Amino acid sequence: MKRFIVLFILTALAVAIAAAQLKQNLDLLKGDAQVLTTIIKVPTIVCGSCVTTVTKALKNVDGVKTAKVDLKKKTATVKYTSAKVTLEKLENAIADAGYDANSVKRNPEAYEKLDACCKTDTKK
Ligand SMILES: [Cu+2]
Repeated sequence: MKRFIVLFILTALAVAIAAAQLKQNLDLLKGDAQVLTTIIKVPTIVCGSCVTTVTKALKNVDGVKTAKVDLKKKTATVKYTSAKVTLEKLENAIADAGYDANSVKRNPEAYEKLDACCKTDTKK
């Protein structure tokens, strides 16, 4: 009976170790998709509505974890998984929402659809 218990414990231990290794491998696989942070300049945002629009546009990009838009600094801080997202994709998402992003110019059609308070051209 003692032998059985020892055998049982050893088996349980072996299973636990195998499971731990499997988990580690899975974590490594996920590790390929590193989480990166980038700060994008969004110089044309002017109000809270702009912040909401840009934040939404970024969060809609598959692979984006968090997006924080700072109205004062006029930046968007984005955390994303490198396997799915590129900086270009993020910039284009902002541009397609009607705002400049780094050196990428806004999509003029999207800009036309923005609320009046968000249109920087009319204020100049
Ligand atoms: Cu606005």
